[in-house]
Amino acid sequence: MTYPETEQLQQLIAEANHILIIQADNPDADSLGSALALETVLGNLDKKTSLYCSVDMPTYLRYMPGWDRVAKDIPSNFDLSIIVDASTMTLLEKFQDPSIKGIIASRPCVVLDHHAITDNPIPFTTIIINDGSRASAGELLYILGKELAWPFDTAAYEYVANTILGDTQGLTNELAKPETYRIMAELLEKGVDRPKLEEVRREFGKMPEVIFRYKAKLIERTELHSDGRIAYVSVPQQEINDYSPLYNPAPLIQNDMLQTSGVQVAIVVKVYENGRITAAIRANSGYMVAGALAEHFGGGGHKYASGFKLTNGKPLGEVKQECIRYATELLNNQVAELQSETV
Ligand SMILES: [Mn+2]
Repeated sequence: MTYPETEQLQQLIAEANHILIIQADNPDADSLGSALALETVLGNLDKKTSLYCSVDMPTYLRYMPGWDRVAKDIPSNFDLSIIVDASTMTLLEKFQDPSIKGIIASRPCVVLDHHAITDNPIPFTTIIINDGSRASAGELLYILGKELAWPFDTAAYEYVANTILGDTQGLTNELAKPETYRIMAELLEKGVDRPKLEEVRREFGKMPEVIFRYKAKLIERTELHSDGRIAYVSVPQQEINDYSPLYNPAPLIQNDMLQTSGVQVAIVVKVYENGRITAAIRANSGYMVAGALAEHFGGGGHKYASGFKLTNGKPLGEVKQECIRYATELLNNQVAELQSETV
């Protein structure tokens, strides 16, 4: 077995009748795909399953059939919970509520994740399998399933492929290891039709005209800081109300930011009326500062993709200034490190 906890995981699943699958507050293709793959496999094992996420599935993820089974409430009668693609309490805000925390903590709780760096870990887990060398939580699930002979079907394999394609941005970023390609090849052999997956996702990713025009506004408002290395834009509550339900502003604009010459880091901040601020951070290849920048604000993520949220009522001006200051520092440090390495 690749992981020492694998047999215990098998045991916990064998003993459970109703398994709650939990996604963190920032669902992405890996989060949803892992949850649905696990749901499929556990269903094939004749387990009852429930899917939980505290937030609505973003529209851009709804290309994965079954997204609408993810509910915002926690059933009372589950006997095992499995958290996928997250190992930090920071991204499980509802678990701060003592009654919800009590329900989850009173039964076995498993974490299946691939975020090597973990801040603010979940205090009540029974087992944690967190392998930072995996491209996606779905890839980890696939490995575990292979070793435990879980009954994957084509749908489950497709979900796993979607988790890998999501987190590796179509096998293009550093998360895609040789092993990832081998696993993708296995998935194709098992019947996954990659062109079909791409087509389905592209169709769902299409934007309404109003979003196309909104994108122009975001581009217009984007600020470039630190000699054009940092692209920054903020989205106020009114625009969150008007546009977020149709298309998430961050993915709408962030790729274009990163495709602008000289830009190394792209930051999209959402500002809510109640003082809450959330940030989505993406970095270009070679500028591995996204995770560290998010951690500075109590968030987390990967080298090239991360996020944080603040609920301490800090004014946007201060957050922005600190964000740009610290991003600049991280970028400068990285350049200095690279130079010293080559000496
Ligand atoms: Mn992931």
